[in-house]
Amino acid sequence: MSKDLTLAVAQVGGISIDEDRTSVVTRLVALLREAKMLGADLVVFPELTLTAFFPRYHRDDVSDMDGYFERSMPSPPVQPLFDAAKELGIGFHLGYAELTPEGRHFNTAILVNANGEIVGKYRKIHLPGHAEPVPNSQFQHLEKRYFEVGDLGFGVFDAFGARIGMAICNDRRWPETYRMLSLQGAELGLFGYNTPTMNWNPDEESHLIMFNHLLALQAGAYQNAMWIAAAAKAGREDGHRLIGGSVIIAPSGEIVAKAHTEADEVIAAPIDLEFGRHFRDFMLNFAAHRRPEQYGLLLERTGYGDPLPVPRDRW
Ligand code: CDT
Repeated sequence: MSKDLTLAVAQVGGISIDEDRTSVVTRLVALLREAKMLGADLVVFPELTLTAFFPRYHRDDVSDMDGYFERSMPSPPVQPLFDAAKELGIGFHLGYAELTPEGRHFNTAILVNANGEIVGKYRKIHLPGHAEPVPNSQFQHLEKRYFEVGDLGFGVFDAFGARIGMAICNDRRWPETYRMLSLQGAELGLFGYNTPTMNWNPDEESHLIMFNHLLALQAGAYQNAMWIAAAAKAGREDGHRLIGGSVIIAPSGEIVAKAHTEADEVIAAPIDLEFGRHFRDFMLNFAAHRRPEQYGLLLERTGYGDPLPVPRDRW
């Protein structure tokens, strides 16, 4: 197998509610150095890497959460990460909460090259959960309260000798995400996530959370002939728990590296971009086999609905 780049995923263990950015960034720099020792060209950090996963908490006044957001990037406490990456000659992908100069709030990821320059940006489109707390629930997930739907579309960027797309956490559960990236030629998808070990269904079997996470990523990789790297913020945060399971997945859908803890942990794998070509040229040759004229419903309908009429006169 030839190697086009070495990709690392830096899983980040739990961040307590009172851990400051300086402490978190020190952990990230240590992970970056470890990735460099493994020969990595690019390191993928999780969604909302810099703080505890604050959307689990309800505040009446949403501006009370502004302390979790970055007003610039690199913000002063994050500058050491950019400096270390430049010194090491290594790129990274980082998820963070973005507060724009216009006062807009996004769940954002950036791609930074080995010179410390931001070369790609994505703002999360599929925001899970609710804008108002669910009554009588032990579990809250209030991303719709604290973030706007991303306004940059599903961007694909040429960097690191590859065509790279980004998506964030819940995006990975939607086939449209991968297809939007693969139709733009993405060879590699970078995803960060914070996935709680519980959700609103108290009766759901606990193993399903990890199974559904891996199922979505592996299917997305295979059906779109893409390499996928997914980085967890994992472990315990103030009595709450997030799954680990950070992975690198080949276009075959097979896992080539996987984290085995819920703590700070680096995994790495050599990436052969040509490996995806076999799938793109034959079984998943979009140009030869897709039928967009038959997919109109995908754009017309958002929710579940009734069956479309099938013309009986042609049976
Ligand atoms: N961060 C994020 O998008 N998490 C969602 C959780 C949904 S509610 C349990 C996810 O899809 O993993």
